[in-house]
Amino acid sequence: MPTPLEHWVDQVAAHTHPKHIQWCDGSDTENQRLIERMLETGTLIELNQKEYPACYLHRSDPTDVARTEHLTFVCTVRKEDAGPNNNWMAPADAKEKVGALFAGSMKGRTLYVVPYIMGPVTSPYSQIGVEITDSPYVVASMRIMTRMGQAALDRLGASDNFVKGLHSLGDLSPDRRFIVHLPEERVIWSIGSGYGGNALLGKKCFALRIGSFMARQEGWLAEHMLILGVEEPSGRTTYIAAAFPSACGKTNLAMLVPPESEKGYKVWTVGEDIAWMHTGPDGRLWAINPEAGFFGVAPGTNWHTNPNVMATIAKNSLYTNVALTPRGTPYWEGMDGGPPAEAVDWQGKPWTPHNGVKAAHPNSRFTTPARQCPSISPQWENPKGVPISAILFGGRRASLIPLVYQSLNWQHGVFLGATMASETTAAATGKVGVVRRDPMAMLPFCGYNMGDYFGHWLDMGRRLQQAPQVFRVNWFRQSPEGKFLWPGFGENLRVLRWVLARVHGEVGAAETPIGYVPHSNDIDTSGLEVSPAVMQALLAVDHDGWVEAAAGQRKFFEQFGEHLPRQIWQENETLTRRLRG
Ligand code: SAT
Ligand code: MN
Repeated sequence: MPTPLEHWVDQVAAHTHPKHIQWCDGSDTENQRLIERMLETGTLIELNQKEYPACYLHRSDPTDVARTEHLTFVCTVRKEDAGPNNNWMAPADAKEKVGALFAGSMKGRTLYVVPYIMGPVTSPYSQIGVEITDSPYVVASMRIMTRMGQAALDRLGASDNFVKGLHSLGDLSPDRRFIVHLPEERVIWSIGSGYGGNALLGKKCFALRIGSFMARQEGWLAEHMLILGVEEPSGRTTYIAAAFPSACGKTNLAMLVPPESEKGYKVWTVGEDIAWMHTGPDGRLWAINPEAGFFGVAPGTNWHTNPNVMATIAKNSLYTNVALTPRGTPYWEGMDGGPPAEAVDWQGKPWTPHNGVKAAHPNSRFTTPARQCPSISPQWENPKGVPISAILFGGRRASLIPLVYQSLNWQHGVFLGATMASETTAAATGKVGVVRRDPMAMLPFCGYNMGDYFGHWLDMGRRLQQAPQVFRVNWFRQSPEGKFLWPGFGENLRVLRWVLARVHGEVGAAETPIGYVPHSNDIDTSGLEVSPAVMQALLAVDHDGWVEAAAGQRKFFEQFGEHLPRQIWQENETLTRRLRG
């Protein structure tokens, strides 16, 4: 009797017609062979092995460099279950339309069977997925990003309890590109893209879209959040989860290095993109990082902004769409030491600093093992996870949103997450820098109706005896002249210290119509060039701006109709009333 997995592989092979089938065990030998083959075919370019051992460059198709949200679908049986936040097709239509593109799509190629675990190998909160792909780059990336290979097969056995992800590069044409999810069947089909979030199906497709759907059914949370621990000089460590949209600094915050002035503090990294959170036996919220690697944005990364990740990516890493120096080392805008005199840009064309174009694509990336990170938490593979005391919601906002403020309670905290908005970035195709609503940083990743999602968040609060405190943060507030008011990066620890003090009941706050805002001298600015006037601007509650925001929020919430919990609507009405009163 074939196992459910073998049966599915046979079915897919009969449809896609690969030349070979290779079951991946995740071993070094297998990886070596795969890399050699990719070097031969030009899929990978070897980097300077002295400076960057076991590091390679990959150039993706120039039309395939970011997530394509308009080609991403959630295919629930009923349209309203996908909600206004998702593109929708009926499952039968999706299977017909996208299935046709898979017919014979692997001709002449190898079909790789990639079994993987999301989460620590022995954690009860971990889940198994299998990705079938015809891209060796995807295989090598999945080996970094997940616990891939034999461990997953061993845990799966003959069970059918795994998420089925089918991926083919197809012909890479954006006209024949689809990323479809069937959450009710726990199935993902992705064709026509070899790029990160479209092709590494364990990440956004499983861990967030299918994951959030499963989490609602089963009573947990799958969120677009980093997880970090702050150790104070006393030795006390407090864990924080934080949701920010793609390319808004999750990786940098998760690996924060305390500045000189903050002696005795230490930030431990548990995760930098995704958190799966369950109610523990003690009634607290416990988080695991389902991933095993980081898929981070390269431009802007340097030894000042994120020394921990710079150390992490020095070996065993894949670089995608960065530039290449004559020395065979990677280069991107914002790297230490400034631009080289000449280089080859992300498309393989000769480049000099005078070209007037970017050497690296703005969404160029590194793929690197988490275990290599100097700040990785000793708890990062704890099967129980870590207990979360605070949740931060943040985004890029030039105006309105204060540096930090706290919700009045869990329900109000859910409202703060639900009203998040952020300026768009290069992580998805489309215009950059326009403010869009992005509740909980999950707009592109929530696998069901977001109205129901807000309801699920409210339910979780009822389940928790000790719910985390909820905060909003904004490192990106600007002066009218367009200058950032807050230095950001390592100095964000000063804001985290206020968060910890609130969590542990050690500092007061001013109650305002939007929530608890710090008294301006409760955030330590010693040694910073942040004047009291600037601090006041950072914490100011812009009354007229909030009246306008509340009206915009009402409009946004209206589209969820019956699916919007009445409590969320009421929170917005209460905000409006408080602003008037
Ligand atoms: O390409 S990914 O979706 O993995 C990166 C991101 O957009 O967060
Ligand atoms: Mn992300």
